[in-house]
Amino acid sequence: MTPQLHCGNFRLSLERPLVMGIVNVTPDSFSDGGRYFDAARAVAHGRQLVDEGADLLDIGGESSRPGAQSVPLDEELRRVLPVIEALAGVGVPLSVDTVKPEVMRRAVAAGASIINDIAALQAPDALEAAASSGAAVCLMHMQGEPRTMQADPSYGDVVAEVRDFLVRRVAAAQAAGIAAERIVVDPGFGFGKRLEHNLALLRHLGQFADLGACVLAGLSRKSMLGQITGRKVSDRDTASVAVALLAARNGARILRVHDVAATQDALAVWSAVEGLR
Ligand code: PT1
Repeated sequence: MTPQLHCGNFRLSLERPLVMGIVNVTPDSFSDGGRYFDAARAVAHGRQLVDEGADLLDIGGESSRPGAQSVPLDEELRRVLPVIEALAGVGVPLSVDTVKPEVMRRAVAAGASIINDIAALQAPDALEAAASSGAAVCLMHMQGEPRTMQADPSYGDVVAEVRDFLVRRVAAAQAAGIAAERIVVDPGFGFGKRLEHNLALLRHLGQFADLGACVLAGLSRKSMLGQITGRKVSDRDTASVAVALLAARNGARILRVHDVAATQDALAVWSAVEGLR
């Protein structure tokens, strides 16, 4: 039997890599249309990503880029809930990108079936919120917190340390009642890591394949690609497709990306060469 990811009522085959499209619900500084406009824009973007072939959507109302500030609970709920409600019938599982247990509960009630937590359910009550929701979870490694994480990242052996952390968080999730088929792990590219750390994790991604959970990789448009190519964030889509393919080759089974169409094309070529479909 081929492995599957269970999220809500969805069963996703992990035989070939899945593409998770990124939907940011953050205020548009170039418009004064207000909250309704921000939500409508995010919903339209989510629908477009599904048309491009997204297998899942990741909806987030709090940026976790280096230097980002946290968003108050009420504001995060106001951003993500209308978008999740509007996209709930779109036909692919919805993930909510949050570290807050209350957002997890409310988002799953609104139609989300994956909880994507960059803090790996370490907040008080987060394990319980996730377990009682029945959703799948993505457990990610981060050193520090977004506001300050890139100040001075340091590791002895980055691959071993990130792996050990994820082993412990998978055990905690299972102890809380979350079944292995509902657990995804993520080394957290760019989260308290220098270029050398990100490259080591990518090179040795295969070492994360035996944690009993499928591996998600989020590299799209990140600064490590700027360091490699010298390009600004708006010109990193080619590098993003290349690195997504390398992550897939090294064992990633979910690719979190902005450019869904291009990533699906690259995966179609790879799958054809591998004889996968
Ligand atoms: C990720 C991820 C995420 N990334 C998961 N969720 C972001 N599971 C948000 C940079 O270096 O990789 N996995 N949710 C976005 N975060 C960043 C981090 C964006 C670093 C940009 C950078 O430029």
